[in-house]
Amino acid sequence: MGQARSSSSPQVILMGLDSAGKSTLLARLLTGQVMDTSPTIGFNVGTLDLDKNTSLTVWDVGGQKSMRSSWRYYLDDCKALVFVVDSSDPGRMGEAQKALKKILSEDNLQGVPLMVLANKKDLPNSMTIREVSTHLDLPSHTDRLWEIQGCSALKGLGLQQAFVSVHKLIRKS
Ligand code: G3D
Repeated sequence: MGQARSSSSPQVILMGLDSAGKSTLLARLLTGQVMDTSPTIGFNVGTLDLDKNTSLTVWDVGGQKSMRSSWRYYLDDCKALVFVVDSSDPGRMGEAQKALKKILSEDNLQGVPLMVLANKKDLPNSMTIREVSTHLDLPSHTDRLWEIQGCSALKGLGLQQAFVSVHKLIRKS
């Protein structure tokens, strides 16, 4: 929390509504463990090594409404946006769609690639990738590279692959 931003690896920003699973995901990525999470009050950051030459600096900038106004400050160096959504919560898809649309309308995010992580795929009631994609209106984003992948932050499933894909999106953009 509160560490200086590293310039040596591309900055990736993790966003999403509260309870989407961002803290769990970051903790899992960085340590391979699940830590007890509490609603994010500061910004958690860590460097994820994909291989010996490739790393990403991943920022969890919080999801609570009170934090959303400070997202903008972190966007300047952002090379990719990772938007985490709770795929088991259809009741909040509309809210997630609006939050995503709002953040993507920021000037300094124009052309920045987007990875949507449909989290909580371990839950039996989770929506399919296609359903999540439709709810979030992803096909309308023709002005940037985007991708959607399923994952379970809790079980650690799909995370490494997702961030390898994020790195590929950054290279392509
Ligand atoms: P946030 O940082 O986006 O606000 P958290 O979200 O990481 O705090 O996660 C919110 C809740 O969802 C936590 O449960 C956490 O354990 C759970 N969660 C996160 N990822 C997954 C997942 O992949 N699968 C399942 N089943 N649960 C997940 P609690 O009970 O602590 O609120």
